[in-house]
Amino acid sequence: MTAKKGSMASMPNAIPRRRTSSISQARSPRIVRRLAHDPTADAQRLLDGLLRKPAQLEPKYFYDAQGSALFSAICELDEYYPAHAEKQIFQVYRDSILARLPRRAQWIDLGCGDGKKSRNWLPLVRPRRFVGIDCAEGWLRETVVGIAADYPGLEVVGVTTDLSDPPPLASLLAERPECAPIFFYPGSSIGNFTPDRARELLRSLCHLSGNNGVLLIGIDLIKDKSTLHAAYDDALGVSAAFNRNILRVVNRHLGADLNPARFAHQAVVNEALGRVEMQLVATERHNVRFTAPRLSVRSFDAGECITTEYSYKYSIPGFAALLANAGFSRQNVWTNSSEGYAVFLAAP
Ligand code: AVJ
Repeated sequence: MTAKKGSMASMPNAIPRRRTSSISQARSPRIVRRLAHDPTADAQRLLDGLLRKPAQLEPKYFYDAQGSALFSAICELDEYYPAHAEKQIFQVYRDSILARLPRRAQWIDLGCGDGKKSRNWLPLVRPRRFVGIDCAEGWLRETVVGIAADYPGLEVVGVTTDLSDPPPLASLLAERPECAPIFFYPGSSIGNFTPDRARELLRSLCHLSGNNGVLLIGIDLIKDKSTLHAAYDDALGVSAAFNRNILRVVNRHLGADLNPARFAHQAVVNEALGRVEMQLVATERHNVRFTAPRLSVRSFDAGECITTEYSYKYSIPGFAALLANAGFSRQNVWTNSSEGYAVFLAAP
C-alpha cells in the first residue's frame, strides 16, 4: 500500500498537460479539396465499372469510416506481414534513413490514413510543413487536425485526392520553394496500380522532387503463395469484412441495393501477373438495382466476380528498374528478408 502511494506521489506529472502556449501556437490545418473534383463523373465511372463484365471497383471506395477502421485492424493482424515488416525496417534502419533525408523539408504523406506512420518520423525529421494526402476525406480531416494540435509551429495542409491521376501538387509545393519535398509513400500502397500506372505516378513524383527532394517508399516483395493468400484472407475474417464493406459504400454513392450477404470474399494470388486480386463472388444469381446517377439494373450470376483491388508485388531489381525508368537515378534500399519487404529511398 505504502509503496503504491509513494510511486503515485512521485509521478505528479503522469498526466501530460498541454501548455497554453502550445495551444495558441497551433494553427488550424488548411484542407484543400481535390482539383477538378466532379461527383457526377465519379458516380458515372463507379456505375460503369459495376455494369461492365467483369465488374470492377476502384479500391479508393474501401475507405469510408468503417473501411478505414477495418484497414487499421488488418494492419494489426498476424497474417498481414507487410505492416509488421515495414515497421521493423523503419525501426532498425531509422538512423541511416534519417541521415539521407533533407532538413527543413516539406513532408508529403501520400495516403496518410490515420497518420500514425508519419507521426513516427515527424519529431526526428522535423519538417517545416506536413502535407497529408488521402482519398478518405473524413479520415484526412481528423488526422491533420490531430497533427496540427500535436506539432505547434508545423504548417499542416490536408489534400483530398486519390492518386489515380498525377496529383495536383505542383503549385502547393511551389508555395514553399525553400523546403525540399520528402514524399512518404509507405505500406506498399503503390501496389494498387498496374506497373504502367505506377511508373506514371513515380515519374510525376520525380518531377516534383526537384533537385533536393526524395521519395521514401515501401514495397511488398513477391513471395510464396500461401503467405500472400493468408495476408489477404485472414483467419478472423477482417480482410473479408473490409472487402465486403465496399458494397455498403457503393450503395450510398449509387443508391443501390448490393447485399454484402450475397457476396463472398475471395483473394486470388495471380502469380503470372505478380499480384493479389481481391474479389467479391456472388453466391447466388440475383439482380442489383442502382438509382443514381441513373436508374439501372445488373444481374449477377452465381460465381460472378467483382474485382475490388489489385495488390502488385515486386522483386527488388524489378522495382529498382521501375524507379530508374521513372527518372530516379539515386537509390538506396533496406530490406526485411524474412518477411519479404523492402523500403526504397530514391532521388532524381
Ligand atoms: C493499402 C493497398 C497497401 O494492398 O495490401 C489490405 C490494402 N487490401 N488488405 C494492400 C489491403 C487488403 C493494402 N494497401
